[in-house]
Amino acid sequence: MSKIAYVIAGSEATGGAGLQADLKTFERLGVYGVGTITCIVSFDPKSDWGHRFVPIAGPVIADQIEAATAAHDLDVVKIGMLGTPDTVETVANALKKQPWRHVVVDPVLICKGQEPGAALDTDNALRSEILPLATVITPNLFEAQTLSGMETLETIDDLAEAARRIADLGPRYVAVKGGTGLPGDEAIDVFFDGKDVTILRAPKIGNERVSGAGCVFAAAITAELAAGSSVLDAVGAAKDFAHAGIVGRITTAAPFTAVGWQN
Ligand code: PXL
Repeated sequence: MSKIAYVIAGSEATGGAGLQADLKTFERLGVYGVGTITCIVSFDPKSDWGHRFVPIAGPVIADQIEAATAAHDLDVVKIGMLGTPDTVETVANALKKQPWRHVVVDPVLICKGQEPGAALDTDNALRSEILPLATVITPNLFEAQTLSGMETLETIDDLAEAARRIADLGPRYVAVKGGTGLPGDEAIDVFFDGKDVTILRAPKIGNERVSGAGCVFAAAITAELAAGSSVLDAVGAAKDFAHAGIVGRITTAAPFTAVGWQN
């Protein structure tokens, strides 16, 4: 039987992030990918590549999840961008209909096209409805700050403390991504398994953030878990995979590079 990984996330029309990046990651890691779309993000080249954001209607998301879960025996799912409180509720209700071995949450908190008030409601809904269902969560520095309520995250100890606080919100395993945000020449992630903290390191590749790197990291964890890895092994392999995707990043006409593999 082939290994199957499932993702519930937004479409990002340039192909660098979101569902497109997730499914490419699954494919490259040798698992069969199944995807459900929650929203459509189309950057606007006429307006400084700002986010245009269109949510998919709740019943249409529920239909997709019904089709995917009825067709396949799914037990590992990644949750990417949800985008509205209504979508959060739809996805949370659907997830509760069956047991999951792992729910990997990439807590994509804000999208520039969203009106700030709505973004705050979405953050609160994610925190109260999705985090209790998560087994693994992969916040970046900004998301870790928001979810932990800590004002500054500047050191490895700060990241570890944020990871502990986020674990109190539900997820058993927390990987806080330091990315380019911590000083020094290493991209440092802090992994907390409810008891021990493990520090993961890789050389930084420049100081620019690369679009889709976070999506690919969480998707690679999901693929590795679907293939049977332990969570710590999955996170380590995902860091190597995301690193390779950043090394192979592609330039586009947009003012950011996107994770990619030049082969
Ligand atoms: O990289 C975060 C992200 C996730 N999902 C979608 C996005 C983005 C960033 O643009 O558009 C759909």
